[in-house]
Amino acid sequence: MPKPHVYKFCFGPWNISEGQDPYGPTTRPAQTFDWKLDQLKKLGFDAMMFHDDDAVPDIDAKSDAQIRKETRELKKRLHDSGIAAEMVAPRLWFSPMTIDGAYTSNDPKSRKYAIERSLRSIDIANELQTDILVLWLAREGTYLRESKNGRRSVELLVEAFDKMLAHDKKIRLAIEPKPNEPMDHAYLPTIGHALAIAQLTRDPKRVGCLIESDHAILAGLDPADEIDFAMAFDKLWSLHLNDQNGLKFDQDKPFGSSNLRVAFNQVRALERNSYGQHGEYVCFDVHPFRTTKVEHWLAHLDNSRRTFLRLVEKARTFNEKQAHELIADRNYAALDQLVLEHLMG
Ligand code: XUL
Ligand code: MN
Repeated sequence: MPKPHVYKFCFGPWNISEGQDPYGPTTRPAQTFDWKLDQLKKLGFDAMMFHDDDAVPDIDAKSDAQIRKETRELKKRLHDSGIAAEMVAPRLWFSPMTIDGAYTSNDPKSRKYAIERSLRSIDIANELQTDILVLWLAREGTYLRESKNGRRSVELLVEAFDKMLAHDKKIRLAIEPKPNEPMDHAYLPTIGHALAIAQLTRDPKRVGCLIESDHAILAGLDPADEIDFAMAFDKLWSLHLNDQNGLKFDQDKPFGSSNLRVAFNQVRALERNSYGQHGEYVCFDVHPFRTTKVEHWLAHLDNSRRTFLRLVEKARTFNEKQAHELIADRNYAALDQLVLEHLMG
């Protein structure tokens, strides 16, 4: 194992959510951004992640000058709090312009809107001093496959990425794949797809990925394998740890909540690849349960970090020597029990 290092932690304002789901309204009152920033600081997290409209609310109604002004004010607030901006992500799934997708919409006006909004997000990222633009390609897929041409969609995605890469010579695009939800099928469902499409762009070195545990599980994959795969390419630039109980809607449960062993293996993969040594953050894309009372509103974030840190200890104290001996002897039954007893011990 490489030399142990200290992890830095992060979450987004949307992770202090109010409890609405498709079947019912909020269960907690909305809070201001400043309150959320204070909570982040009190919990001892290091950075915040931002959708473009988390940084500049109502962004579509604002001029470039207004966006710049509000971003500068935000930067100052972050600076005064000692909190970094981890990334900026264009929210391309809310607007009436992106009903049928953003970069892959069948409507050229929608595609133009999506690209322009992405370029503005890059300007916000610059102002907030982060070089990471996260692209969760929420609506880049179909409800029915006959409605779009898959080959053309790949070309449109490359065209859009190329415009972003050309707009700013330093920006890095971190694609956050998810196989479904809201779409039936997404065009870039896995890390393999994200890293493959990078090769078609004008600067493959600046197109990498973000792994979310739940998204990998929804694709039927082990998130630890996705981590090893991305890090074999040096392309894991951000991380959304959470948990998911099988193939359902995206649950965003606290890290380790459903499957501690899958969580342990993610931490082991991060450790063996020295994730974080180039300044990458461990972000938790988790939500409070709908039942959560206001006084316990931050528990899912604090608990995710506690579980993560306990699993770092577990990874660092795992009996590697014994594990190697059992592997050499092909005694995987004993290896299985070694892992379980280590986690229970
Ligand atoms: C959606 C998701 C998003 C992205 C940021 O499933 O994970 O919150 O992480 O846009
Ligand atoms: Mn996410």
